[in-house]
Amino acid sequence: MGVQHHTVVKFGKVRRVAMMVTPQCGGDFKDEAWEALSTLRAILRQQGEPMEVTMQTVFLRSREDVPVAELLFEACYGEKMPLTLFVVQPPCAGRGIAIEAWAVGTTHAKVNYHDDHLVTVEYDGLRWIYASGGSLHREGRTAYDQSLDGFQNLRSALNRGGVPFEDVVRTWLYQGCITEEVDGVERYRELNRARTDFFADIPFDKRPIITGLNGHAIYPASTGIGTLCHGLITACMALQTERKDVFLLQLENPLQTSAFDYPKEYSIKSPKFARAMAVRAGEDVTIWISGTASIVNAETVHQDDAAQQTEQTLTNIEQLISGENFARLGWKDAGATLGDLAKIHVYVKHATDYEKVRAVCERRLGRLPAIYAVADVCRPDLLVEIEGVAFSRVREPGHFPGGDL
Ligand code: 3EB
Repeated sequence: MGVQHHTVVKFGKVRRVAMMVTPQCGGDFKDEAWEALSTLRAILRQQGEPMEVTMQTVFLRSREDVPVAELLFEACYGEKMPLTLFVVQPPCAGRGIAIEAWAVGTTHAKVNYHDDHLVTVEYDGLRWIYASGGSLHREGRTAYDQSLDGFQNLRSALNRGGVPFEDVVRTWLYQGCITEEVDGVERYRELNRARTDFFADIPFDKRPIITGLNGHAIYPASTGIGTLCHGLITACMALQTERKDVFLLQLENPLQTSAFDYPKEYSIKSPKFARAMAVRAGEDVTIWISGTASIVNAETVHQDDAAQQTEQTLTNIEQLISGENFARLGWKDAGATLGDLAKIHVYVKHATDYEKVRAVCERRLGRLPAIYAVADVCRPDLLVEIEGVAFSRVREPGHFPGGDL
């Protein structure tokens, strides 16, 4: 049985399970992959109701294992293949594979597997949409063109489900050779230029249920990170609802310059993403925390010190999700602490920093479902990036942002 860590969250009658699985036994890649998949199944069987996996990210040590993994996973899931990203980022625990997956109980929720790039989940008047823009290869495409392709593919997948791009609340961007310069320009900067151009026409701020920092632009939360594959993987999550007690809040961090306001030295066109997106449905608040790094204002701090960078990153997250920050942005009855994190994903630039980074995370967070993987962060001096999801409840049920109902 693999090392399994999972968190169960109940939204009314609906059960959601966040799972982080790493195989325990070494061996060849197929053995490890089967063990990880069996472990996922075992967790789901413990839930006492039928469960289906909606989205999963599979972290692989080697590019060569991607085709094998694709076949194995398709054989395992059959018609119910979740939205799946195969990302080449070697798991720090030394195995060839690690899986991060979300499942939902189907007694009270309906999952639709539209196609390989689109899965939707419906319950309680909420419709969550998971879409992917596929895994693009680099041949013949500039970083700018490839990034545009990625976003356009995402839009096509969403549109097949009747979802406009402005309903996106979170994106994941895994870019190969992210800090490599081509013709004097870093690939990540070109991704930012393409994202800026693509987002220019998207009316994120026209959604009546979303608010943010007064007078600021609205963008999805995001993770932008490297991968050992040459190319780009894009994915996103969108939310649709007719409910009158569902609201979205874009969180920005008082400790950090908003990414979309970074000065030009970091990127000609700034990175258009939110520090986090909070979703409030009735009393439940879910916070999707963007990839967060050791940046204060707009500058990298603690160069060359992975432990201190981890401390700063967690402090940034703590402030971001705090009650004071929610109050500053208009939600006076919401907020979370590091103890409310349901899972984290830690990207470490140098495998040799793993123990140091993990020690800081475990000291400040306790034991929670986590995956550590090796990846380049989008600035050469950043050694760690952490994303996560936190769950909390509002303090005053019945009170809504913008007035009582
Ligand atoms: C930062 O704070 C670190 O380009 O979508 C974090 C999360 C980062 C998302 C993105 C980049 C992105 O600037 C890098």
